[in-house]
Amino acid sequence: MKILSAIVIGAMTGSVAWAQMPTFEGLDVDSDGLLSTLEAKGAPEVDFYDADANKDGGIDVEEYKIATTPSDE
Ligand SMILES: [Ca+2]
Ligand SMILES: [Ca+2]
Repeated sequence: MKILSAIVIGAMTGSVAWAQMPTFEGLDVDSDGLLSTLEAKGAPEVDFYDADANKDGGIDVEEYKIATTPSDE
């Protein structure tokens, strides 16, 4: 239980630093594993149509990861 509390406390204190980049889980309000256009509005930096690589109308966790990983170009 000690480890779990540490994770919870870490997540809570870390949420301030993460305020600019919400987690996928935090954005996926209905927990269906996809971000809808509405849910993706919670991450203004993410361009929905750009992030939805397979054009299925939702951003899955992999697509979100790619969209939120800065490219070194
Ligand atoms: Ca969703
Ligand atoms: Ca998709």
